[in-house]
Amino acid sequence: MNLTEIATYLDQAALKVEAVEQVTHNTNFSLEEAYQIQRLSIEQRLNRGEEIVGYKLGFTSYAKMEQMGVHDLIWGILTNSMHLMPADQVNINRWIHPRAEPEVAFQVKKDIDRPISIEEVPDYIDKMTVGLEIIDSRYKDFKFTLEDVVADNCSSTGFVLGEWQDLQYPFSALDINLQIDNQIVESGSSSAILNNPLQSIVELSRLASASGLTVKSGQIILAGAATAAVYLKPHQQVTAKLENYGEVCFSTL
Ligand code: OOG
Ligand code: MG
Repeated sequence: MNLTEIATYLDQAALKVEAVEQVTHNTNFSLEEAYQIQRLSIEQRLNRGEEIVGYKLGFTSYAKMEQMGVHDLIWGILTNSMHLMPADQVNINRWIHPRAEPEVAFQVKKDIDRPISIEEVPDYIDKMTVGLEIIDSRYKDFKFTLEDVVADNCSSTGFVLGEWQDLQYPFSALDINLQIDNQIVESGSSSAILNNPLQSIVELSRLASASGLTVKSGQIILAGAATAAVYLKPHQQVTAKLENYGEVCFSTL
């Protein structure tokens, strides 16, 4: 398969809700090519009328790296069709084997068009909230290499955001957890995300500008899960809670 064929293979797997063989089982490609495949598959979504609304980082916490066996930071693209509303009831048959994870989310105030330092972040970001990300690897058994998961747009499929709030110090050492039917199933600290979730914006600014991309005002950034992800089942209420920033939930059908 060439890069466009791989992009179509992964896009179709998502559309048909069918798990597929890892691409790297049959085709070798570099990390740079994996990001090209990611762009090509996003282009197919844009051709169907979707719009880019932000970016996500992955494997920014040790808990996630250990769970998935991938130890490098990755980034992917979020589109409007992935944006679910709080309290939405979602039939999980639209996904292959969805998992949920608690996230810290940011909203961009001013275009980020160059690598920025952590001290500069407050000039570019003005809002923060708690998020829930739903990830759904297109690969069988949710197993992949670094190149596979990047090509698959970092397992992105859905996200829900709490109410935006002004940035308040501190950002680190805030308790964060994931609850299913009001039971805490995963808990951690915002410091688990690169020691400080603001660092994820620094990393994104570096990666985006190296790719010639501007992260635009109004766009959303998911900093990466602070805890491992949990498989979803039908008829669950799924909640993420972040100290000082409230909570957000959705339900499965
Ligand atoms: C890849 C996506 C990782 C995160 O927050 O670390 C991610 C995966 O785990 O399938 O979204
Ligand atoms: Mg995530």
